[in-house]
Amino acid sequence: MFDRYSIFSLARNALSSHQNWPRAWRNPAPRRRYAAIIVGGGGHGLATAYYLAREYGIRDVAVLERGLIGLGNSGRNTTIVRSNYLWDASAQLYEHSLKIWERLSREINYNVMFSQRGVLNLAHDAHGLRELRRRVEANRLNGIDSEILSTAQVQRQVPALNCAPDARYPILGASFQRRGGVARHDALVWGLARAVDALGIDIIQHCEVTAIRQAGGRIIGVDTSRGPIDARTVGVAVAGHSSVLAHMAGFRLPLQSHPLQAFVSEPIKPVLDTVVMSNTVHVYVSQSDKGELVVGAGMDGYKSYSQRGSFPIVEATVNALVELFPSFRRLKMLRQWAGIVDVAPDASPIISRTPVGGLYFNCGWGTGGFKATPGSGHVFAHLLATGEPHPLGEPFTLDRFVTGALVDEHGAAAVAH
Ligand code: FAD
Ligand code: PYC
Repeated sequence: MFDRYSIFSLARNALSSHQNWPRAWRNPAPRRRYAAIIVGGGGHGLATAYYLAREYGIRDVAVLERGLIGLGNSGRNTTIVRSNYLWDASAQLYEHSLKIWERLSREINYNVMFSQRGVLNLAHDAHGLRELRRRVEANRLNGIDSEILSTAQVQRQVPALNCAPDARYPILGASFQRRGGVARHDALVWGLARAVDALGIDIIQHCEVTAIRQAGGRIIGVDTSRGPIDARTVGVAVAGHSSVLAHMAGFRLPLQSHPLQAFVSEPIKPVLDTVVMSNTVHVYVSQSDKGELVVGAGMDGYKSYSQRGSFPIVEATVNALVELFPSFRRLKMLRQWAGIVDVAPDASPIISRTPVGGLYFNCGWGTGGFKATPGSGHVFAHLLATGEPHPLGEPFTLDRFVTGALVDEHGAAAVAH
């Protein structure tokens, strides 16, 4: 029920063109010098800044964002959160993040709408089922909740799914992580921004880093569209633009940038209360609180910095969706968009020192970094604050591309690469 005050307040704010809305975070001008700079105002950059201040007391920090915070992949993803990765190193890193998700709304006093509705990964052939079983067993050894569901259990969980034995892609079973789910991506960004700002860190939007200044093999600052800024520690978290920033610093990263698309349908009544993913059929879907189906697909195969994506992916994805959910056939799709994802050869992230002293990169999260946002920020903040990798981040340094100790997570990536 609304009381009189809230009705007036609602009307005043609705009619004021946002004039009366208090700012959720400040809009400071950049200073000439900071102890540390974070480049990239997506979730990873903001989470890093948050933990730098909260855990290490480092508050003389600026987050530099070339556009508006959250308008990169952090605001373009399909919000799936899970930790069911195959290898110990990744399972532990993503589980670290999932545990933070479970307390994050309380921690930052902002509802990030984390909904643990479970994530299903479907198997359509014997090989796929074997792979899922292997991953489920590996997850359990790492203390991660993960189970195999039979076809009948899958059907009970998702009545709208076509589990008929004569389906084009028959469902032989699925893995299920009940603690997985979805969150509200813009709430994550806004909540982190508010928390970061309250800790005294400057979030500077419309401030593009255009050059990385170095002296004697170490970083001394960056040039930006709003002037030069000095700092002896710089952390870069720019996702699809990581190679561009590395080029500015004079080295190359083992990354490729590809468009990754998603769509939402017109809103419908509640029909799907879990996340369904199929790597074989190349589609995944969940239903948002507004009722829209949020649908995603495999990556576009070509390298590009255009946030658009190509039509063949739209066509293949919608076909796949209808194969799995025949009753969605008559739905209209409302919006389509793409983000630029930075993919490493082993489909695992890079959280690392670089050849330039004081310059650190957090990248390579590719198609799967939303779920990792708080954990990644926590681990990256440790690296920036101490100069040493966090124990959970150690397997993810650039060294692995020299030693060969790759962490191949293509099978768990959920999105076909
Ligand atoms: P971003 O949010 O992209 O932030 C980087 C920021 O850096 C941007 O705001 C950009 O403007 C800024 N920047 C770039 N260059 C500069 C510069 N020179 N100067 C200053 N700022 C700069 N992951 C999941 O776990 N689950 C999912 O369901 C999922 N679905 C996805 C669906 C789609 C369609 C896409 C595109 C991605 C999906 N992902 C998913 C991946 C996930 O979105 C990303 O891994 C994650 O959001 C990356 O966050 P970030 O903060 O590193 O990057
Ligand atoms: O990593 O779980 C994931 C994911 C789902 C959709 C895109 N990425």
